Amino acid sequence: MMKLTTLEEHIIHAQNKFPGATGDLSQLLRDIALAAKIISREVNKAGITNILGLDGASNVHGESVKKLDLFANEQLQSALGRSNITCMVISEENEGVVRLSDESGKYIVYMDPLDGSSNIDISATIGSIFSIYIRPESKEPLREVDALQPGTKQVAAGYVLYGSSTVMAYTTGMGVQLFTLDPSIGEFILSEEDVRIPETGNIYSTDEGSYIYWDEALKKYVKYCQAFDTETNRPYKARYIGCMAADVHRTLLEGGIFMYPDSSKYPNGKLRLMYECNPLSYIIEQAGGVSTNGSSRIMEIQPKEIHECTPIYIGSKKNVEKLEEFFLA
Ligand code: FBP
Repeated sequence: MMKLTTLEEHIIHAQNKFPGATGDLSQLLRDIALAAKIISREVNKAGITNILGLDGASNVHGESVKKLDLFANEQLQSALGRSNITCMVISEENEGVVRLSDESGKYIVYMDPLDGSSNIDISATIGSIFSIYIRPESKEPLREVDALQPGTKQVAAGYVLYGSSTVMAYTTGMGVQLFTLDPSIGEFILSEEDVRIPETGNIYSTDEGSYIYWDEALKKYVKYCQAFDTETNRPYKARYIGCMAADVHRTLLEGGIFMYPDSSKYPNGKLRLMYECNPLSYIIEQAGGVSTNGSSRIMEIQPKEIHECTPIYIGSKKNVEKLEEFFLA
């Protein structure tokens, strides 16, 4: 009989490796997992509970908000508000920062409550992404600038995928752990420990429909991926789910590269540095991969705004290095 390890047990086990640990970060991860279970239950029956479709509002990015975006936002924020551990939440669905727990909490949480919103109404894979920082030591009252920390300062990050199964991946800087939700017992069960990304992969993932907006270097790299060469296992396969968390999850397990470039359509890229690119970069780097904006490491970018965007090229070391050759050429 395979020994089952629950997320709960795994977190406690990891915490015991740090004698000084207070258990707060463990509680935070448990709270996020609880919200994920509730969101997963709602997603699985979305077609029959009137939670599909638009809410009518639009978010700080001018995007139309889906009902499930708001549901996921509420669930995650109420879960984070359960314990006095989180002082500030920054969500894709809230223009400003959300202050919690009379600001006494020591953690700052960034989140994309529902990633891949364009997939909701077609029942394709969607996700939730989170990134956790420690509030800087300061005598000053809590300020938005306290949340503007580079990705290298993350103490934990992860994502949940609501797809053929519900999976949760997270890191606290000790590798990447993967859990699968068993709805029959309501537990996330460890399904893969210390996940490593393949050093190279024959999959490239990007919205090729935006080809005309790209710069020449990227066009040449995608032509390279499509060229015939048995030695380098080309042409590569093109895969694009339209949910960053899902496309990066596939890249983590099978290798390759995911790209959302800057272009004449999106001069700074479309994806958000703090609650999409930094957390997924932390996961991929912890698994042995690479994540860049084309010239520098994503996690070393000093953020200026909580909702700022960045171009991103993330995945297997060899694939990202090859892309960088085209940028430098
Ligand atoms: P949301 O968080 O609003 O869903 O936006 C992000 C996202 O959906 C990513 O998950 C995905 O990679 C990308 O936008 C898809 O963008 P596009 O539709 O331009 O290809």
